[in-house]
Amino acid sequence: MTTTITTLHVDDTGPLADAIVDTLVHRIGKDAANARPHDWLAATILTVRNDIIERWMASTREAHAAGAKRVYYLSLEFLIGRLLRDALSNLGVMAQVAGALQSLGVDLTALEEIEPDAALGNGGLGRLAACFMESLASLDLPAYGYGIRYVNGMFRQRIDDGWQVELPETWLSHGNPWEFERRESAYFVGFGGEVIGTETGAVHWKPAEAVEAIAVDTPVVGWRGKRVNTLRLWTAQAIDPIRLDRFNAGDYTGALAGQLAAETLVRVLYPSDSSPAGQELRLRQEYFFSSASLQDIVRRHIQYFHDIRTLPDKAAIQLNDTHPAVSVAELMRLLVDHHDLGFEEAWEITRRTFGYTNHTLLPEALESWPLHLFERLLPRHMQLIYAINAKLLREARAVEGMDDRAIAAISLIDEGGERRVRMANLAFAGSHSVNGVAALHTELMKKTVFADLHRLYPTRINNKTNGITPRRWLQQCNPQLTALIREAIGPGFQDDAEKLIALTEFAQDANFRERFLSIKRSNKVGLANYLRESSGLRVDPDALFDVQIKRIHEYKRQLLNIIETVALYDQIRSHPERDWTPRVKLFAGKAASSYHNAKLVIKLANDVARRINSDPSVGHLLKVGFIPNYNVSLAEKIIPAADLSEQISTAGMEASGTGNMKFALNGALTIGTLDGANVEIKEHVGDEHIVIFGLTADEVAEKRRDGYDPRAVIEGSPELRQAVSAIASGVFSPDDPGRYAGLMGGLYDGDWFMVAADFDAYAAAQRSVDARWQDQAGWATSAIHNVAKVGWFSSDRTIRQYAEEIWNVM
Ligand code: 26V
Repeated sequence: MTTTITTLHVDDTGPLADAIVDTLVHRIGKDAANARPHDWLAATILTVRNDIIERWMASTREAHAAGAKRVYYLSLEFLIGRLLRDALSNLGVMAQVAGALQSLGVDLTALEEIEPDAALGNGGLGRLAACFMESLASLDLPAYGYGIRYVNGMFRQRIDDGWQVELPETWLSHGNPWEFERRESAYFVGFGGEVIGTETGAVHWKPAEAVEAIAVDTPVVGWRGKRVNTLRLWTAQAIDPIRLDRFNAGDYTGALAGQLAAETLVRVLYPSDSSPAGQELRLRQEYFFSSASLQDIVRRHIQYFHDIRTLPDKAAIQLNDTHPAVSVAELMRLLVDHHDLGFEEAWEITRRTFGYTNHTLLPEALESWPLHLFERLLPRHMQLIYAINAKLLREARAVEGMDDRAIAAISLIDEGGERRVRMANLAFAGSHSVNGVAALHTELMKKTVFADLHRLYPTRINNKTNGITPRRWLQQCNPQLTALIREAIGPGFQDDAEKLIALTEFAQDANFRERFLSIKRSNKVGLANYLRESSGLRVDPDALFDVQIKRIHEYKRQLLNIIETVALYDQIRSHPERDWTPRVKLFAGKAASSYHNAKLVIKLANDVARRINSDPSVGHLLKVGFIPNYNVSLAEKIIPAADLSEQISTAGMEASGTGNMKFALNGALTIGTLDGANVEIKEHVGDEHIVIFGLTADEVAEKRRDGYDPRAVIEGSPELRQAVSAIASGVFSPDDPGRYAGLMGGLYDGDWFMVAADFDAYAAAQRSVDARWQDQAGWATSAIHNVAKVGWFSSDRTIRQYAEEIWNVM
């Protein structure tokens, strides 16, 4: 029985309710009386899926018939979150499905809340990939995402006595009704072994080991269900699931070793972000998914177009950071060794096919692999990289004024110390386009890490400022605000976020402002209830909700925020008579398990929260909360309830940020530095509707170059000195007074992230926020300007730019 939900009327959900019960009985094997919530969830998804599958197959047929060029987005991370609401909302069937379930006594919202959050990513880079997949489908572009189906994605974070504890997240424990295993799409991926020359002069790689990569597909539904694309994630299987010879000889472990090795490949997402992994397993993961994806892309191309030489006309492959950069060498191997092309022709095809996006300038996040490891695991690829390097360095030497230092910087091999393969240089050399993710970041790429490669290929670096999907980050997470906007300016913004600009005129409309503020308050009540139920924290929904949620990293400067919180606490206690603006300071985020200082910052936030929240002398004026287990679903609850968005990274260090865009779209004001996309957000919303403070990227660079004396800065700022010494002396950690001595010592000793240098400016900016808050009408005006003017930060705009300027598919 197939019910076409999308043609169903809202008032006649009987057939849909019947279809869900039918699925429950025949697919799940439960009757309505005995079904548990997870059974209803699976039955609902499987029923909706029928509609999606029809559209999915139609999308594939259409692209094939048109002979269309396809976009391939290769990413080791896809932070897609929950999918049910996304699918229902994009198909336009929320009301129908809610009604059908209601007639069965089931609450759709409750089902949505038990869907696991697919967390196959760390942070910004992974969430961007998910927003891009949704926009590609919404813009009706034929595209595939390629990645790994991790059995354990991002860890679950528990806070025990203020400390982060990492637990495995078992997102697949109830099965995954969204996915389709494609046993017919399977490829061998080899490792190790040797390269053999044949008498024809051709070479042949004979790997010592191999695993089988098997495709698992998830449909990606675009806005209004226009197109359904495929997210293809690879799982691994041993070629011999059991070695019977060993088993019969009594070696039961050895008999299963191959399967264990395969399972290990796809077991975990590396849970660090911008810090070196350096493990062989990470390189194996990168090659595993790159090889399977490239084999799949080449197979599809040959099947449809029969000629490998037309690959760049029919396939655009985007490398999401350097994690898939080994793909450059893999495509060369497939072209030269399997399709018998000459090196020069293969290189031309490779470069025309790939584009590379850089997402960070942090030196510790630039991937490089010890040459001996690379050579042992991928001997044929190492040969090809030497050949590519020879050509690259020949071209470099032909340029006027390239000295030995520049040549060494361009080389694919880092010769300083232990020889290493530089993945960013490989990705740069192997691509026709190299882009940064915000205007400032792109300019810094040209001046810093890629300065010499930029001189060699001056037209290759370009900017594509990040974006977010307004479907998930406005319509789905903030339905009340969406309804208000629709009432004010009509539904056009739902198809084109830049039409939000029409809201500008309502910023001065007293009645609209009232309604806007009352929706914000309602979202804050929702979050306050969540905080009370999940952690017992009680907050006043009329206080200013000041929010910093993101990965915990020193450059993002949660510490600056916490120290300022301590300074404010001190001020309120010293001057209780002043007209303080009541604030709720909220933090959330995960720290890499090996990142000592980041974990200590989490503990500090919790220690400070405990002390302040239990001090009756500040009462309702200041509350602090650290919300555990930050993920996509939690962001969807927090962002619509925020008044103030903290985007306070050391200038020059945050490539773009995307949380900044999500907050502005939901009517929070930004307090931030001139870093990443904050610069462009300021240009769009206008100087008077954003609070900017602190050193610029140029000033940070200058201070680092010329030397900077944080001790003098700390001694010169009474508020900062007081707060730092309180933390350092154990005021917030009486059980272990020395706990933060080292962390605070780091401020005196170099202060790489310029916390002290920016402190006074930040504190002054916060007091200006207090003053603004006193004028609620003025605050609402600014908040509305933010919503109205950030439509440009839709990932639809970003993807359109990639499509036109890099992929040539529009
Ligand atoms: C690096 C590594 C190194 C090896 C271990 C695992 C691992 C995982 C991720 C990374 C790179 C992370 C880079 C990243 O997430 N960049 C963020 O990208 C966002 C989307 O462009 C951007 O908004 C953020 O500013 C940027 O930090």
